[in-house]
Amino acid sequence: MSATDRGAPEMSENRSWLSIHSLLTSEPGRLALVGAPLTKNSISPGRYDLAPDAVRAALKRLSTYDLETQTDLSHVRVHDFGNLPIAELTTADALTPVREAVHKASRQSDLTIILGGHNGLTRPGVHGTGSLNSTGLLTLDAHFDLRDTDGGLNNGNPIQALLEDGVPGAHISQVGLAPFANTKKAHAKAMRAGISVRTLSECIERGLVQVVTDELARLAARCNTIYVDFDIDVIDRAQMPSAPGARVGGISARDFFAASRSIAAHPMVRCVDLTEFDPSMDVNATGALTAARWLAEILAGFGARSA
Ligand SMILES: [Mn+2]
Repeated sequence: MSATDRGAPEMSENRSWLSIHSLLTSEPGRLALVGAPLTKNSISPGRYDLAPDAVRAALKRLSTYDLETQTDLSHVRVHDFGNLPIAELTTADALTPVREAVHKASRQSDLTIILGGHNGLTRPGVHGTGSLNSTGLLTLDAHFDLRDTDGGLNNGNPIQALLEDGVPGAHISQVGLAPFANTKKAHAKAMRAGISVRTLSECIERGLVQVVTDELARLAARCNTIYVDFDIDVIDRAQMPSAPGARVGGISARDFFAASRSIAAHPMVRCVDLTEFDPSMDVNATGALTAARWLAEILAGFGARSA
């Protein structure tokens, strides 16, 4: 026997399965989704432009129900703005369309979710979220992304570009930085700028959720809004082979998911991005399912906000 709470006949699970994908809508609401297929100027060329649609497709494989926490997302709706026409644009030229789209989505919603695209997105995303001197930035990333900007903007220098734009270093927390994946010069830049630097080992020893909780509290005391960049290459390469920058010995997918939910529950987090997933490198849909689960965790975390 099967019936819904209202007593209406319920369709067999063999015929229909409510997925996260079915939550996407064209109606405005508290959650917004912006596809940002930025792919030009990547340090290692890839097909990041394929990622937004690959993630949407993988959402069809995720149920709206999390049995572990008895979280039911079936009543959540996400306003999907579709993909921005930026796949052919340089990282520099993508500033205006991404900034404006994020700004528009943020005016209508409490949380804007940007599906990248490579990490060059984070600069325009921060620009669209709030004022540069009062927006805190938390990154989960194996890398500083503090490369010099003299050769132009790419996915290796969005944080450097933001410092040059005027974001105070003390308003930036970088979590998950991996050994032998960053230069001494970048580390020195981060320390000089006053960025909070949290290494991969620290995240594993103290626990990623604890580290991001502490960093969110630090940013919340200094800023009035928070932007979070999830560079998916912070995950261990064996679990995330389709992030070109991922290294062996990285964060586990499980810890990444738990931290994502915790972050999305923070009331000051107004925008999150997911970057550096390259579907052309995917293995058995590992990356697509990981990115899709990230989105599910963001929705679950947002739903746990008390405000
Ligand atoms: Mn990065």
